[in-house]
Amino acid sequence: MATVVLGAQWGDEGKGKLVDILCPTAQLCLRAQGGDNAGHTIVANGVTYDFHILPSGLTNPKCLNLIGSGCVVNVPGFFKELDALKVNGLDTDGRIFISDRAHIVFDLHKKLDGLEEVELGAGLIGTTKKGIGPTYSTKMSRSGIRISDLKDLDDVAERLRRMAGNFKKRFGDLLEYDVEEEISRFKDYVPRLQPYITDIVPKIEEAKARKDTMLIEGANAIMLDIDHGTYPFVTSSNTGLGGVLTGTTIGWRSLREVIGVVKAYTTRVGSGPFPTEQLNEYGEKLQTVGREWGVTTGRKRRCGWLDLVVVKYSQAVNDYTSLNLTKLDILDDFDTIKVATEYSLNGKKLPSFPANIPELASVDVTYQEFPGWKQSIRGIKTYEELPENCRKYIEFIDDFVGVKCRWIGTGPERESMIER
Ligand code: 2SA
Ligand code: GDP
Ligand code: MG
Repeated sequence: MATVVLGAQWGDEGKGKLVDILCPTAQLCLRAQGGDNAGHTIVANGVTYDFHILPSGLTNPKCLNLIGSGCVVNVPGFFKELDALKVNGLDTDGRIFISDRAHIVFDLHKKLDGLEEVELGAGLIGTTKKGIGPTYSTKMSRSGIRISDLKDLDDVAERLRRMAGNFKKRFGDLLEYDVEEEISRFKDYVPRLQPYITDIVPKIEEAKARKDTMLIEGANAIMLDIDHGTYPFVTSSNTGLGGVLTGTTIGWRSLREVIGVVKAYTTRVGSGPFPTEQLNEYGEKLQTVGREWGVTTGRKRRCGWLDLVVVKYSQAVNDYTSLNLTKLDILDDFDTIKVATEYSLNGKKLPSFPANIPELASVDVTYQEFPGWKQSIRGIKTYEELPENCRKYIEFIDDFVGVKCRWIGTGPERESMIER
């Protein structure tokens, strides 16, 4: 059976930490979509790990990890991350495999990511410049190159030359890219990559036959979903439950739990409307106290109050069985905490989260105010020990979204999590 961990806002809710906590009970941990744009920080046994393309299940020495068919893989980045884990003493041998159906992110895609952002000018997406959008674009236009294609490097070279040639026609000299150099680097990577390549379909079938517990780690979050997010200010994959089914082959029958991870306030990296953003002392306080910096790019994350219109929409799309409320401790020192409960446009209440971006950028937000608890909740282990005002905040979220906050994060460490 499978437990799915998904981001319920704009990402960086703390999915990696929950995956790390759940993985001792799992035999298989999978990434279904995205690439090394994602960044998951885990603090375990006093060591801080940053995962990008690698699944966070690698922190459990007994857990097998798969990078699914819906992912896009930067090969040098994959090795770099593995090497960093080895330095931290994590033995990954025989525990990490990449689907042979996953697409490869070439340097070409990274260069294109930068050029496309420049082309957008003030309307830029604010991508991580990891080549994610261009790789999913070549995948969808059926000119992409998959891991399994590396069996014939001559063919890969020819196709990459054609791909580069086509983009040269579009960008001219702005595209500074040496296709031959990239091809020659891949000659070295291919033998190194062999032990990591697998067909995930039989691997997952075997896991199901053994009745293994599977854990799926979402990357990015529903508001960055290519179909359900704030398009075009999104990433280029399905970050919601749909992407879990298309990016792996776990099958709907295996779904047991879908946990939505909700930060106790909201953050967003990159451009796009953010109705509860606080461009004031509150936003700054959330950013500093919450240490809201991107794990992949080091960018400051934009910060604002918890937006329950977003979380309710997210629930409608992903149908969570429970929520993990994270970073509640960051609110310890606020006198008043606000929560968005409604959007209206031109004085008229909106029934749900709007699709139209100019409309989203113009909504008026209705907030509910809560008195802060003004004490540290770090290290509290049971729900009952939480201050009353803190419990009121949690229970309001439970009731508003209609799903229980079963897990409550009170600090970055593995131990700082209450299970209710
Ligand atoms: P991309 O690079 O094409 O996926 O960017 C498209 C949008 O998706 C956003 N995005 C993210 N948002 C939050 N966290 C992400 N991962 C890193 C982290 C971000 C970082 O964990 O901190 O380090 O900057 C992530 N990855 C993509 C991105 O900001 C664009 O809005
Ligand atoms: P992910 O992309 O959803 O896995 O989240 P990130 O790792 O990008 O960002 C979440 C950050 O918050 C990380 O630095 C975590 O260590 C940290 N974190 C997670 N849960 C908590 C929590 O409950 N309290 C605090 N203070 N930090 C947390
Ligand atoms: Mg992150």
